[in-house]
Amino acid sequence: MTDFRFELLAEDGPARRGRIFTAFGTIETPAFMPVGTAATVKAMTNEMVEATGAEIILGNTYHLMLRPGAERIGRLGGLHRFMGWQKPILTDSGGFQVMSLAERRKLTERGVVFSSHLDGSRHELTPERSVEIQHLLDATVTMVLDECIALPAPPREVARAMELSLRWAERSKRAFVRRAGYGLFGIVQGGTDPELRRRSAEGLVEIGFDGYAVGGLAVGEPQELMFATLEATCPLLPAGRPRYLMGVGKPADIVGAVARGIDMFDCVLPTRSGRTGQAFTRRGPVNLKNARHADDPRPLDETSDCPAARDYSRAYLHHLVRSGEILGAVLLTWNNLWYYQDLMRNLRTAIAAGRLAEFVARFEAEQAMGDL
Ligand code: PRF
Repeated sequence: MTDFRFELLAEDGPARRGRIFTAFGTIETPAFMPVGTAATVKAMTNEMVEATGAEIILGNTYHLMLRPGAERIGRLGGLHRFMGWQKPILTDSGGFQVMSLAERRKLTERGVVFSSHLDGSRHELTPERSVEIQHLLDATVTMVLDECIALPAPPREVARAMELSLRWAERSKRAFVRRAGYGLFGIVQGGTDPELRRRSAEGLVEIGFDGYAVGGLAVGEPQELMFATLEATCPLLPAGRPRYLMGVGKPADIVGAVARGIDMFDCVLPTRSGRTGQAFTRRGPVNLKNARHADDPRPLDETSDCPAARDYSRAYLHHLVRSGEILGAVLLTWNNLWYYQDLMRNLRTAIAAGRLAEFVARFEAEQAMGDL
């Protein structure tokens, strides 16, 4: 049976090209994980997600515990069997999703009590229960329960949330049942304060995890502060473990974070924006709702291998989006996930060749040129 492990294949400055081995197969890094919150990558079949090259998807403890229920998915053989996705699945712990409930939650040392956004019913998430749920889901990668706060926040609040997250990380580790090919990731918190980030990272490394996430970023701070925080945090994490930047981001955020040593990403942007008419392309985002596309016979990108980008005219995509047709959401989501996976493939190739700086310069120039 495969051990859960990370192999560092090449480095280019702080950037890393690697491979994660799991019980459900390998993941080439840097990797982007499409978000499948409710046991579905919205608007996609598994075959479509696989065709983009995605090797791991993300699921959410919070949503699945409420509907259809963690015990039910457990009885049905876990999330892989339930949704028919056989490759790795990483599940988020629920802390971040609960945070956005604001008035509907109460946080204590023990955990967080909240009322469901679906029917108001009361539930509790503790570090132990979050890990138990992720075991019922049969998550390939389990995330510790943490507290992520919105920025800017008073320094004392940022420190309190970071220390609580560290104690919860320790409890999560104790609750985690180790199995070959499965992993548990810690989550670094501490806002944009390098000293708090250092305490968090060192505390987590002492507990010991299979990978380390950087949480608490992309929560309202400017991009340069996020990059500065990554520059302060990444060197504190063990080189032999994968690093995951949670909830990021725009293509330029991903490129900048890879250049600073991040290996894994997830974000709703390609899927969510695909459902509202936005297409990602080599030349930057395109809004298909815009009337300028109504008579345009050209595809989104004739050089792409993605059928959605190559085989349909902008006029047709514009019509689908304007008409609220389901196929509009399907094709734009597919285009966007494919674009993100192309970006990750290109980053991996560039790092392996020691040409990341050249790649970044070309990426920035192309994006700045605007639509084709
Ligand atoms: N913690 C968890 N999930 C997250 C985050 C976090 O800080 C973020 C922050 N961008 C996104 N998703 N558990």
